[in-house]
Amino acid sequence: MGGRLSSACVAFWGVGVTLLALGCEKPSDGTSSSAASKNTGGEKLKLGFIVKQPEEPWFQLEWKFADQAAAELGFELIKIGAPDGEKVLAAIDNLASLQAKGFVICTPDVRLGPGIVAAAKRHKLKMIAVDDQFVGADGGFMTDVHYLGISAGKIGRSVGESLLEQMNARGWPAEETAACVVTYEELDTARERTDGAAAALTEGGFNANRIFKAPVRTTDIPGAIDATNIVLTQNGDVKRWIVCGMNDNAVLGAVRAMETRGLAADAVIGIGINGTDCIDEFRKPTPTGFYASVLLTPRKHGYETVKMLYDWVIDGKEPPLDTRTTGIMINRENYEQVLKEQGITD
Ligand code: FCA
Repeated sequence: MGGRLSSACVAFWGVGVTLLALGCEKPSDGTSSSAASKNTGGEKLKLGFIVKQPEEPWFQLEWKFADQAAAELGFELIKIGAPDGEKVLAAIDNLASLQAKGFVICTPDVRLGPGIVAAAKRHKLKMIAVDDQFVGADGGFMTDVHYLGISAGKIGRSVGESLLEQMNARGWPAEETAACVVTYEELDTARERTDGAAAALTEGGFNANRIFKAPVRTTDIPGAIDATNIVLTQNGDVKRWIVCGMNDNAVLGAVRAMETRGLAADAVIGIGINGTDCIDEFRKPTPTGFYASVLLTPRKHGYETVKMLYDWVIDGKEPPLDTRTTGIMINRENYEQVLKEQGITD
């Protein structure tokens, strides 16, 4: 897993968001409400939000929107970064000792699912998985665990279709072009995205023999740089690349690796997913090979998930078991407007 925090108790500030790591409690700005006190014996309700990679802008935005829900609904949100299994279990124990009533989690490893469910049950905590769906001992999705995630295959397909469109619009010859697919197949939502993109490429006529996978060991920019360098070394004759991956960081890493070999915006078309981790890239005065991204809906993943949890704890209203979200393609031309419309920037 990419995000590593050196200590279990780290204060982290980014995009105006405060990370409350293990044991480092700080009240949110939310005001107390009678609703939030209804099922908590008069105490202000506490809910947790655990994420695997707190340094990633995507997760900072989920937290930012979850904070908005806390302020509006009047509960206290406890945000915890947990990049490995040990920290996840410590986080759940910590939430229980703080008398929280539930938590939303993007787990660092989907195979921790059964252990997380057991810990939540032991402490009588309600739980919603976000982004990364738990996998059970049999290798199948734990469909009895409430989950909100993206329509990964469809979003991946839209990336593949847009890559082909852009390649054709630029008149790039098929024999000079190859596709670099930055993969992380251990994670289902990641594999479904990159499989979707590759399927759209081949169905659109792209030669399957010219699609090269770059499997990452860590899901951060350095991990994608390392993986892409191997593909580039093995395919030194390729003049132009189209690039996709599980998220913005995967594609950003590939674009950086290509730049160091002199492959810039005229030779690279990269399309990411998240739309939140590429904002600085779009703000650069000169276009790079990172052409576009599918902007997901961090408000739904942050605000809606904790709101569902809140309604469940306070009113016993069980959320749907499986909720899927979509995205909007953004690029240098439209990102400012779309981000504003989505409430992501002011
Ligand atoms: C996964 C990825 C994140 C984001 C999220 C929706 O958790 O790691 O970057 O794409 O799915």
